Order: sequence, then C-alpha cells, then structure tokens
Amino acid sequence: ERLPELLGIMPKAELHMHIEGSLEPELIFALAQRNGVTIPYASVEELRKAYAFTNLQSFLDIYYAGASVLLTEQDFYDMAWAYLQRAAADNVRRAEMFFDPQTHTERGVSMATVIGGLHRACVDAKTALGVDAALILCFLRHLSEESAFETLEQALPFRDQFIGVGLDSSEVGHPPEKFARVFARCRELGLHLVAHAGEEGPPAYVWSALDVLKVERIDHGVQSTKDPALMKRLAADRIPLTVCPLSNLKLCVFPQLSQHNLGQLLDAGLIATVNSDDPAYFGGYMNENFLQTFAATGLDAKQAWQLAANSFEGSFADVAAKKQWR
Ligand code: ES4
Ligand code: ZN
Repeated sequence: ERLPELLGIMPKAELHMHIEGSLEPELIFALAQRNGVTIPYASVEELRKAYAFTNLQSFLDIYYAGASVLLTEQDFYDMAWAYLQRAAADNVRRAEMFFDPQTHTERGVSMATVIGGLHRACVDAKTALGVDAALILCFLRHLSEESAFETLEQALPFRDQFIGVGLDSSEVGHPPEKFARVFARCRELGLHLVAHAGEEGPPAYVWSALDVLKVERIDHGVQSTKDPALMKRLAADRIPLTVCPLSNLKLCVFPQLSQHNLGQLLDAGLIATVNSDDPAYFGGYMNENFLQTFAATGLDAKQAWQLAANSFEGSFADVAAKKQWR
C-alpha cells in the first residue's frame, strides 16, 4: 500500500499549530532545570501520564502549566527550532505558527523576548531547513478585550515579525463579538485575521468570526457541518478550515477518529486542511495526523493531494512562493 508513503512525502503547509503546544515533556523538564523553575510533576513519565484530556479546558490547564518554564529569548528559540526541525522531517514547506504572548507577558516575560526568540528560529528555518515559517499572534479569549488591546500595543514595535492575529483558548462563553474592536484595529493595520471557532462552540461562533471579526480562515470549524447554510457560505467564499484531527480526538470533540467529519467537509467543497494543533500534547505531528486520519476514515490519494493543495492555497505565503509549491 503506497498511500502512507504518499502522505509522508507530499509537500505540505501547516496552518494551525500553537508553538507552546510543541513543547515536549523532555524539553519542559530541561528548561525547568535550566531556569530553576519548579513544575508540579516529578518526571517526564508522570507529566506525560497527565495528558488524558476530557475537553478543551482540561487540556488548557496543563498547556499553560507547561509554558511556565519559558523565560529567556533562547528558550523561545529552542522551542520553535525543535518544532521546525520536526516539521521539516514531515515535508512541511510552510509553517504558520501561533503564539500566545499573554501567557508569557502576564508572568513578566517581555514581548521582545517572546517574539525575538521565535522570529530568530523562523529566519534560521528558511536557510537551514528550507522551511518558510511565519508567526501569528493569538489573543487569549478568556481574557478581556482591554488585555488584547494592551497586547497588540506591546507587539506593534515588532509589527514586521508577525503576519497576523488569531483568537484561541476557552471558546464556549467567549464569542468572537467580545473582540470585534481589536480585530477591526488589526484589520486597519493590514494584519491577516484568523480565529478558532466551531471547535467546541456552536456554528453561530463561526458566523460571527466571519461577519463580525472578518477573518480570512476559521481554525477548526468542524461544528459547521451542523448548519447547512454555513457550509454553503464557507464553500462560496472559499474560507479555509484548519482542521486538527488528532486534537479533536484527544479533546473528545469526536468519540473516535473514524467518526471525524473531514471527508464530509471535503465532499462539500470546503478548503479543509490537516494540522497538528498542539503536537506534543495530542500524540502526533503533521504526518501522524495524516496517517491516522486516512487509516481511520478511508480517505484516498486524490483527497490527500487535495488536502496538500488546500494547505498551500489557504496559506498566507506570498504569491511567488505559492507558485513554486504548485
Ligand atoms: C488550543 Cl486545541 C486549542 N483550542 C483553543 N485554544 C488553544 N490553545 C492551544 N491549543
Ligand atoms: Zn488550535
């Protein structure tokens, strides 16, 4: 069977991954030791055993604890460099990486430290790995709009080191409307706009991400199949959905991978893509997401090529780079 080989070797773009979610337990312990930070787990094994999630919030609690070991510019570089090497091994040619500055600035780490380390890894990835990497700043939706505005203000001196903004963290109870004004400001600044919507939240959150925030892509969006009118809108406007199958499985969005609706999204003509979300926590990087999803759902080689093409079409890479990947 040659499908697994195809999934591995085909060039692809990753459009939905949180760089803090690429911190492997080994690196968490190494950075904790290097920085003299204590974490409430005795060993790598004990930490990994805590990765049994029941929903998004149960994951976020552990994810924010893991990120607390990041203090220096070199820490952010090392984290991003480890991910970019791993992505290159999976034939990822373009990586758009989310980062959560509020997780760090609220602990007293400066925006310069966070963006400086991540951006330096992106620059090195291009020359050393041939991976075109870019950063997307995410606002934490469980925090206030005021905090998001303050974060944007702190990031503007580094405007040329990130390409857009997104919205992540606890979805239910924090609808897109809460961030209407800050997204309007980001739009004026010429930043690309994306938002998590329809991961656990209802189709109404996908509608408001599109109509109120005016996002160009929807992160997850798998709840959209519950609303036929929304499916038509996403297809008509060619709005990419950055789907994360292993994440959805680990956070119990779908009870089994065989029940995942990726095939349904593709059949409806949507620009669906496959992504790893938080690969260190959800059991796999890009190729593992493709391999397990195809094995469980019976998607075929034609759909594999479609997903790869969708990932480049949906990316924010410049037109010249997209041509080179076609
Ligand atoms: C996230 Cl899976 C997921 N959903 C929402 N926010 C997140 N931050 C990191 N991973
Ligand atoms: Zn995500």
